[in-house]
Amino acid sequence: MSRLIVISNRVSTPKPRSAGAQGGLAVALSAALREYRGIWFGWSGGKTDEFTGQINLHREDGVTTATIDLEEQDVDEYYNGYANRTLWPLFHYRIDLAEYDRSFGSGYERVNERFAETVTPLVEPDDLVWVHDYHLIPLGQQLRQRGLRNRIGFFLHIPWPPHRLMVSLPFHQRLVRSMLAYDLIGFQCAEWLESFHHYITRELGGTVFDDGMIEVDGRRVQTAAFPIGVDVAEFEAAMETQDARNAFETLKRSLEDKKVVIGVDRLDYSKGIEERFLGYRRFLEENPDWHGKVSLLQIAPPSRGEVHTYETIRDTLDGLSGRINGEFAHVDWVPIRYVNQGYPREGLAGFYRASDVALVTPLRDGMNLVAKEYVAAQDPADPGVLILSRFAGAAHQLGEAILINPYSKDEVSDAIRSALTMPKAERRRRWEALIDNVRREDVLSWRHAFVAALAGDQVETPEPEPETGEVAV
Ligand code: ADQ
Repeated sequence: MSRLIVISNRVSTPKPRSAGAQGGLAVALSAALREYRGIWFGWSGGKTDEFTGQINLHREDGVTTATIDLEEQDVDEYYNGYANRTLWPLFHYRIDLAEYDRSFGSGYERVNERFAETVTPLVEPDDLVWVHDYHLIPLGQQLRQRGLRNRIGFFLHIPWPPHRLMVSLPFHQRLVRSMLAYDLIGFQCAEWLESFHHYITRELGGTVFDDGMIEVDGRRVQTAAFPIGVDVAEFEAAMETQDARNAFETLKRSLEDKKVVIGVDRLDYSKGIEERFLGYRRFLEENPDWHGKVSLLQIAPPSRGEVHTYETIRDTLDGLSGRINGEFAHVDWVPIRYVNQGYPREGLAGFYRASDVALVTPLRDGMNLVAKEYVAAQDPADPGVLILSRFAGAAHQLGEAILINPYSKDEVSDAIRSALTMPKAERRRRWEALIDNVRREDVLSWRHAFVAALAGDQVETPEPEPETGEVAV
């Protein structure tokens, strides 16, 4: 079996009982890397005065990690700049928030070159190379320029924007053409794949074949959707721990007999937390009979603190949760519990299980693993209800959730009411369909499918998708 070289912006040393929020990518890859020999390469998260290309090797829990430190300017321009102020908002359809700065673009290219320079000597001829996410789009081309002939694949964890938005990026052609150096490009769902195909045909004059192969100027690249999932077995094991039981009991006890609606997100404008609060407020306005009987628990640890828009969203949510609580609270009831901290997975599992409803309402999301974790954590005999944004990649698979438009306060409000009053038989019917998908399309099948396709095995074309157009409330 070939070794696997995984390259991503950040490398997370496997931490079975990690405290605090780990990104979705970290959670998924630490599970995948346990099985493969090989190396996980990326930025350590640390800074150095002068980049030397020195690699820190570390081996733990069957995974070898190789990390480098970056200069302050690299971090500002590549990570805080081009990745998080330019590509992240643009790829989440927020061209109003995207910032274009020449120094961001050159910092991005410089760091991709630095990654390529440092990782190339670690790659052996038969290795499969798997590059992750928007931080490293041009890395494949950089690796080819350094002589790598290996099979190299790229997986995008976030959405691919529609063609008309993509062209607002200066030098967009240069960025997309660099992707032709890969052998395989994977997306989370058919929608992002389709947007990429539109770009290829309309902007680059390329051809898209029925099996997902694209051809541009004589160069062929396989493309496909590979929906990422969660490690269900690991999540079920987390559910069995004392910490999970303690979290479950703590939440249940503190709520007495009230119902709980839970939201768990990194604090990010793409997650639609502000719109969720407004939808919940609409629910409180329209349903006075529920006052004192339900609480929204929103867990949202801050992320990307050095980017200004993230300070703004934090201020907005602090103010809004305070106003809603001020407006509706009684001496013995607070409608929103807003918590700005991360929790270990066991704790989260217990909170999910203790919650009657999950509100997962991103305005745009590549996939969204919280939706799947919530499903995996439910009691089969008495499961909770998932309310899910139709704009999350996960909506393509989880059609039995209550699917809503997160921009509509009315839809959010109606969905909360439907979820809180849903008869047990319907909750079970929906949950059984959801858990079936969460188990079938888990992180293992995602990894197997991508690596098999990268190794050159047959790629399956995506299955037809369930209709997600109507609100099922
Ligand atoms: P993220 O944007 O980080 O990931 P998501 O898929 O929801 O979003 O993953 C978040 C992960 O962080 C989950 O595993 C969750 O449990 C964890 N997490 C969130 N809040 C937490 C908290 N308060 N405490 C502890 N853990 C917390 C990106 C894309 C997604 C895509 C993933 C994986 O934006 O669309 O699903 O990558 O590809």
